[in-house]
Amino acid sequence: MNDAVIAEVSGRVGIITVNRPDALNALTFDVVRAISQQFDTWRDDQSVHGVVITGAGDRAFAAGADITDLQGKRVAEMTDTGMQHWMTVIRESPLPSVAAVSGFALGGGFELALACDIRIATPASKFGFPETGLGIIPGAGGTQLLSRYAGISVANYHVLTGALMSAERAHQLGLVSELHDAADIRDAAIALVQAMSERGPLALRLAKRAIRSSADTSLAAGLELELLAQAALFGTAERDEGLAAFVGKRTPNF
Ligand code: CO8
Repeated sequence: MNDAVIAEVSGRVGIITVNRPDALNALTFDVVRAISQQFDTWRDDQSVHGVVITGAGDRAFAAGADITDLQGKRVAEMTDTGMQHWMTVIRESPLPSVAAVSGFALGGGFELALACDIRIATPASKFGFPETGLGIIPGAGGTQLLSRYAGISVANYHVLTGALMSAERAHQLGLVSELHDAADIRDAAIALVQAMSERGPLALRLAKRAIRSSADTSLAAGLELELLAQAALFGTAERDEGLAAFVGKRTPNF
């Protein structure tokens, strides 16, 4: 962890803040590596049940990969870059994650938000992929995730033109789940993770895996995975507690 990434815990919620406001929270490779390592650290920490990622200040969640960092890299480094891997660690973490976006989420910043399970944003936020204007492409999952989450036409439009997407449009497309004022966005993200953390932890993990598999399996294979995940949950104390709490008209204690 370095000063550019702040990790805190509030209740059961881990909060990661990209802390480079003077550079609109541009993401160096070290920053993304540190975020992914923090997810790994918290993965085994029983006290943290989910993660919020946000950016310092209200001008940017993150305005992309740090372009000065990219200037020093050529084919060899980019062939072996860990960027996609670190984003995948975040996306595939058993911990549910919420990106709280206030301001620009561009390039690698949009990709970081897409690596989270849920995105919430302020109405003034802007999303986009400016990379083709720099002679490069989104390279940390952007071409693959935007087309899967919002459709190939949407990905073509934003990647090939660099056009910014308003928060309202992102909300319409389902990329953003909730809109909140800047003053409330951090608390709203914490509340979402806190609410998830009160649900069955194994159910959350298996639901994440089942939903994720829908992006690259056949319907039959995905349904099979869902069936087996559900059957596995029926052998758990968590399921016993969840169903008993409903019948007993009380709050479950997972
Ligand atoms: N990298 C480095 N510095 C940045 C970045 C960035 N991405 N974005 C902003 N900054 C810096 C600016 O240089 C400026 O610094 P300084 O004050 O020292 O001059 C400061 O932040 C404030 O920025 P601006 O003065 O430009 O603020 P504006 O409000 O005028 O403009 C914009 C805001 C429109 C967001 C503008 O800053 C901008 O266009 N930024 C670049 C956006 C961009 O192109 N992002 C994509 C980067 S490439 C990328 O993300 C590739 C990801 C894939 C990599 C995966 C590898 C495997």
